[in-house]
Amino acid sequence: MADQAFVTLATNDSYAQGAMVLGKSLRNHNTSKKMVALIGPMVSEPCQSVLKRIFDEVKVVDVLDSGDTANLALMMRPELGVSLTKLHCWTLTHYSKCVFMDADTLVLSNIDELFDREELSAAPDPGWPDCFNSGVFVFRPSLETYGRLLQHCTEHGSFDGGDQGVLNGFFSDWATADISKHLPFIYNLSSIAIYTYLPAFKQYGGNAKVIHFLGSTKPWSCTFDPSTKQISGGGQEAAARPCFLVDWWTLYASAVEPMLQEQSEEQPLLSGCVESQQSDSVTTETVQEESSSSHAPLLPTMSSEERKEQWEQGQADYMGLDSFDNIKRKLDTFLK
Ligand SMILES: *[C@@H]1O[C@H](CO)[C@@H](O)[C@H](O)[C@H]1NC(C)=O
Ligand SMILES: *[C@@H]1O[C@H](CO)[C@@H](O)[C@H](O)[C@H]1NC(C)=O
Ligand SMILES: *[C@@H]1O[C@H](CO)[C@@H](O)[C@H](O)[C@H]1NC(C)=O
Ligand SMILES: [Mn+2]
Repeated sequence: MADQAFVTLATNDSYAQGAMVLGKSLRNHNTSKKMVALIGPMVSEPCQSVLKRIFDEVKVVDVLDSGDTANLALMMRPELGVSLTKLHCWTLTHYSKCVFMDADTLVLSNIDELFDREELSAAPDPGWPDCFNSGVFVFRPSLETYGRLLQHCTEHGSFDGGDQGVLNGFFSDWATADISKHLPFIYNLSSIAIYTYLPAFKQYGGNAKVIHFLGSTKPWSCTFDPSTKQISGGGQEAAARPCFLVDWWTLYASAVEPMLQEQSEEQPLLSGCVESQQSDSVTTETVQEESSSSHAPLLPTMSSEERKEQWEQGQADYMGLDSFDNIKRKLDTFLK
């Protein structure tokens, strides 16, 4: 099936790491489909190299620079930058059918059977089940559809400010027209839903096929100790649902991190994945030090601005990145 592909999108190095783990999880479950990563121009060279080793095709998408209708749409709706980038998946017309997956998803079994479905198939959004969740969907690349989507975007914008609003606005008969386009919830099992409806998870969760790490805490914003399999640094949200985070991290540590390390040795002069850290505060620098010794993600995934915000809200990661030891080490470097 050379003309069918899984497609994901990474706009920066943090999401690129998610895409790498997703790609590895699809490969590990022996997908027979092609795999495509759309990336933004911000993704560093070393990360692009690793993505090229995992995916069949890596395509840089720069909406700002495209000089076409997408660029025009963006000028009229500047708030829709990332969403418009996602719509580019409809331009992959060398494939007849594709399945889009967010970079914050993880595959737990072979899901090639999704290609039996038609455009636009997706799972219901648990928050508003008459809308579909745009984290996993089946579509048919077509320049005509792409053009109509952009036109819809410029005329109507997005009712939620993101791609999910655009797509639900455009494919507005999804809820009522054809039940075969409703993917079972196991294709978009939110790690949060597991704990909000535990009895359902016990009944059906063994069939989970895709985990979608929704919400602001992404797997790559936690740290992981491979010997104890302890996750830290994700706040309460992560502490409440560690099981699939451990799956994500186990795959990251065994299959992705070694590739990133190799790549950073080959391309030491480029500021890349591993070195691409600004360090303008105590907290980001502790991330750097941590990453050399244990399994913190190779790049800080929260911006220093975001971490500062968390500090100021009293949400320091006392056991992990912001531990006393790390802060003391940092202060020691000033005293030296
Ligand atoms: C990376 O991109 C995602 C999605 O576009 C965005 O939400 C996130 O804030 C970005 N992260 C960084 C560190 O820039
Ligand atoms: C994938 O294929 C390999 C080689 O054919 C096989 O050993 C492995 O068990 C398969 N993995 C899964 C998850 O089916
Ligand atoms: C997946 O589930 C999450 C929450 O559990 C929801 O917000 C999202 O819209 C869903 N996505 C799809 C494609 O159903
Ligand atoms: Mn997502």
